[in-house]
Amino acid sequence: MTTPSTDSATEPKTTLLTIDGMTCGGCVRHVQQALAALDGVQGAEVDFPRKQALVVHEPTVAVGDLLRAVGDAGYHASELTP
Ligand SMILES: [Cu+2]
Repeated sequence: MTTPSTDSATEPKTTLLTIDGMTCGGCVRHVQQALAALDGVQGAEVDFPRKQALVVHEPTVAVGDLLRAVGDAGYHASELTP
């Protein structure tokens, strides 16, 4: 691609989550790996002090999928809307 694309159907999305239940660095890894393991997720960064996770994913990934993945890992996530 030589021209900048504004096609929102293919551009990665960024979703910010609030994560409850993390108590240590191991929890951070669990949450990070649970998110990163999802199909279509390109990257996940978990911020322990802020109890937040920044997820970069394809538009085909629903926020509900992210929340469920965190829930399945034993934590609670909710979408953080600005
Ligand atoms: Cu822990």
